[in-house]
This record gives sequence, structure tokens and C-alpha cells, in this order.
Amino acid sequence: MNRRSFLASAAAALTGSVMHAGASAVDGLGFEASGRDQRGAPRRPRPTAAQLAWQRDELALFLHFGVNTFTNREWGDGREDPAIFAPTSLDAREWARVARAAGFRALVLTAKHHDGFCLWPTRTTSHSVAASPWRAGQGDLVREFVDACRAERLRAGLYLSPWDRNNPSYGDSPRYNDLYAAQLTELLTRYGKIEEVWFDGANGEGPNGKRQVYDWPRVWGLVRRLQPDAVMFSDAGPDVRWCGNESGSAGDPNWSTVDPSVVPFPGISGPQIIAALQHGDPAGAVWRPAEADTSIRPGWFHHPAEDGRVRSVDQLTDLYFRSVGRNSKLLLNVPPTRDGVLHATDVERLMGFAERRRALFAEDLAAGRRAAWRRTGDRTAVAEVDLGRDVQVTVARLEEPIERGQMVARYMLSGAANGQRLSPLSRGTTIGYAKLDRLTPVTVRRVRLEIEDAVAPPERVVVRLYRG
Ligand code: FUL
Repeated sequence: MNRRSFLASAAAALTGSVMHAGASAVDGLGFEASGRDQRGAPRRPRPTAAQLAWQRDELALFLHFGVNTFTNREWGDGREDPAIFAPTSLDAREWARVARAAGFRALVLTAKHHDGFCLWPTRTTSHSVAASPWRAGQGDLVREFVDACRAERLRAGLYLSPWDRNNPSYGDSPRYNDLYAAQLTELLTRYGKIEEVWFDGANGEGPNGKRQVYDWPRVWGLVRRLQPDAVMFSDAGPDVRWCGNESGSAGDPNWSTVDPSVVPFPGISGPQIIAALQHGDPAGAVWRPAEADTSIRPGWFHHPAEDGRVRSVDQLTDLYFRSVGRNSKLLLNVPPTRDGVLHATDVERLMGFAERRRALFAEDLAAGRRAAWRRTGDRTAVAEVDLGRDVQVTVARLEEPIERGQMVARYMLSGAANGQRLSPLSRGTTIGYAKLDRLTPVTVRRVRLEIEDAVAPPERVVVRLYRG
């Protein structure tokens, strides 16, 4: 079952918990007040330093690994025997090395998936690596993972599934909420700095058939207290939102601002919710950019039967344009095998993807050419770049200085060879951190970007051009 069809069936039941806790969940979480600018106009929401760093990473590797790797399932039911968790040559350092070599800057590991099996020796349950034969029951995969991230200078993130199909307290809401908080506390106090905490939205019944009512304000408050610099991901942020699908495609338009009352908690579904996640809201008061998560294979966990169905370099490159190139960040899942290492095919594709990006973005033809920037109205502006010579371009990368907010709502890019008249190269809606446009190969000397509409006076947009 995929998450979407599952959510559709669970939506009705969940509405209860959503109504119950109300929209005040985001209060007191340290959001920057929007305030007013020097001219007295309401200031646009802006990213925090942690959100900026998160976005600038552009690429993160997702690692789904656990008992499902050994049972060949996607969702374990919680009755798995810890004895099956026996990777023979687990090497977290290899995951991190591959990630770094492929240009990824962060990793996120499933410390606990829906089956409840913990990859660290937790004091909260015996259903963990401590009961497995791996490293004779002395292993701590979260430790090895975090150490590997540090060794390769990558940011470390942890996924802790709220849904737990093993724990008997699941569904006895206050009891399980205490246990969940204790697990989070272990993860966020034992291993030093954790940069992203990932809350998925799947939520079914527990082993006792009961359904859990989560205490999200408590969870978010706890993370903020224990790891103030970490970003929290979920449908409802509070720092980073799900992009609304699991195919890795951000919306177009894609605003990094949202109205937090539309998706107040993870796990609610419906077309309106998905649209809000995909597109954000130009009038939204909170900065909550979209993270695009997807897998390099059909499944999230490694299944030998899918070894021939790994996304190609072309497909990964398209994915990059649809995620990073639409003001999002790509969290690409590459699941370790039963041996505990990445599969050779996946590694080869990751390297091919890196090579393709290197070739595509080898030289910014507009680098060092200062663009003439002119406001033409309150919500419009024009940037003009003279490349100094006729050159062929195939890709444009536009960037707003998002540390000051996101403003552009519509633009047109046009270009002309020496002595020729301008003709359109591409049109678009939002820009944000980055907007990537593939162009029909064209020879240009002059390039003009027109900001045709914006939600506030636009700031200088950077135009980069590549031969590809
Ligand atoms: C979903 C889960 O149900 C999938 O198994 C996977 O972990 C995905 C990233 O999130 O909610």
C-alpha cells in the first residue's frame, strides 16, 4: 500500500486529532516574526539560518534500512524477530562516502520505521538492534551513521516513525506519547548535533487495534529544545514541509511560504491539502519550504527483485530539474542491501548523475557579467546581461536572494544574438532559491529577465546561463 491510498482511507479517523489540538501548535516554536520593513509594509517571511543551510544543501540521501530489508517487505507488521537483522558487512562510512562523492550534502536514516524496530540500543523497548545478532548485540547503527556523516562532513538527519506497529503502548495515547518522546530524547541527546528530524505522515492502528492521537505540539517543542538548530520535516513542518507526493516533483508554482492553519498536523489528506503542500501560499505568513522525497527504486527498502529497476541518469537529472529546479530540495532514497552497503547499480547511477550535473553546470556563461537591474514598477523589474559574445545556451538558472524572502510570481526570459531582436527563451511563475529552465539550444549575446509580477518589490535576481 502506498502512503497516499493509505492516507485517504485514514483521513476521516485522523480529522478528530487534528480538530482536537487546534492550530496553535506552531506557537512558541521560535519562528521569526514577519514584522514590518523600513517603509512600514509588512515584511515577507524569511528563512531561519537552519532553513537556509538545509535548502543550500540541495541534495540529501535517504536511507531506508531495517527489518524490512531482511523480510523483503515495505511495511513490517511489528512481529519481526530481531534475530533476522543480520547485515554481514554493514558500512555506514561507505554510504557517506558515496553520498559525498555524488555531491549530496546530508543523509537521513530511518532510525525506526513503522515496524517499531529501533536501529539504536534504546532503553524504551527490547525491540532493537540490541536483540539482534548484528555486532553480537553490541551495535548502534545510529552512532555509526552519525559518525560516518561527521567523517564525510555531511549533515545528519533521523527519521523516527510515529506509527509503531510493535509497541504495545501504541494507541494508548498518553502512554505512547511518553514513549515516543523518550525515544526522541535518546536520539537527540546521545549523538551530538542532528540537523534534520523527519516525521512521516503514515498512521495506522497499533498491535492492539487502537489508533493513536499524537501530541505534535509536544513533539515539536521537544525537538526545538533539544536541537534548536535542527529543521523538522513533516506534512505540517514546522520548518520544512512535504511536497505532497512521493515522486520527487515539487509544485509549479512553488512558494516557500504557507498558511500554517491549512495543514496543521501530519497525516491529513485531501486534494486541498495536497495542493497546499505542492504550491505553498504566496500570502502565507510562515516560511516552510518544500522537500521532495522519492526513491531511486520503486520501493523504499531494498528488494533484490527491483535491482533492474533503478532510475537512470536521465531520470535522476529530470528529477533534479523538478525538485531543486523548482525551489525545493531533493531527498533521494537509496536503500542499503542486506549486506548493509549500497547496491552497485545505485552507486553507478548516483555517480552518473553527479557527472551529468558537472557537465551541465560546468561553466556559468554569465559569471562575472554584472546584470543591469532596474525596478520598473512596484512589483516589476528587469535584469539585463550582456555576455560579451555570442554563445549557445541550453539551461538557465535563476535565483532570488531568499534570505530576504520570496517575491517573484511570474517572469519571462528572453535573449538575442548580437545585433538581433530579443525573443522569448522561457516563461515561469515562482523562482525562490533556484529555478532551472531547460531551453531549446539557442545562440545569445544579450539576455533579459522580466519580472512581470511579484508579491512584494522584487529583489535582484541572479541569472546564470549554461551551455549544458
Ligand atoms: C511514508 C512511509 O509509509 C514509507 O514507508 C516511507 O518511509 C516514506 C518516506 O514515508 O510515509
